[in-house]
Amino acid sequence: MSFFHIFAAALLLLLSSSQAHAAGGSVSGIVTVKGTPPRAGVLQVANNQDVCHKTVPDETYVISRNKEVRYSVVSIEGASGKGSPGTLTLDNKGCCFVPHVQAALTGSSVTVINSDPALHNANLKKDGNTIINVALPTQGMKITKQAVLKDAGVVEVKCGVHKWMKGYIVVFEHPYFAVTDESGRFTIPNIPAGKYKIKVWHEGFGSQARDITIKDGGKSTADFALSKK
Ligand SMILES: [Cu+2]
Repeated sequence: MSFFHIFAAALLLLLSSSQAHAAGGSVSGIVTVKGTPPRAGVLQVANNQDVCHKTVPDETYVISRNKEVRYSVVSIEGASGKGSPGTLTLDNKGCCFVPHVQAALTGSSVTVINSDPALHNANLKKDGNTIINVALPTQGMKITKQAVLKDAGVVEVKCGVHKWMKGYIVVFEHPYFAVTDESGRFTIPNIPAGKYKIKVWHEGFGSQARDITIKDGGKSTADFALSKK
């Protein structure tokens, strides 16, 4: 056996052993709407039309031509695992919260930004309890609240100055979640092998769940078709 053969055999062994120890599997899918999609609407601007104009887009139903639903939050129920809490950015831009929906691990921080030349007052509530209430009077203002997303659940975001402004932050105790993009796509990587429920939450369509099995090194698929109740 030449040196090359030994080297190739060692490399193969290394590759196969790393595959055998692959940490969990992934799941990806597409979230669509069943039947006729709700129409994309606009919200009337009541004050500050100088900055906000007369209407802003209603982002409750952001649905593509192929009926793919943006801003759906997909998660693996009953999964346990540690992740690193991060810092979410919540921008007040064009008199809307950007992004409209995001998801976070418990213990994460939130940086609230004001990109508008107008006063905004970001108010974050969970189960009726205020977790952030900050006034941002000037353009370019930035306030970070450390580790403020303490508990899992849906956090509602509103503005005390502009009634039409709303957004959501969905908080999880594990890192196995994702928010669908403009094509309704999501991927959740590195899920420990096991049998779970995979759940989708959408502010307008509500929740749906189904069974899923995750295998080490496996790539599962889970598509959802949402409808209004
Ligand atoms: Cu505002």
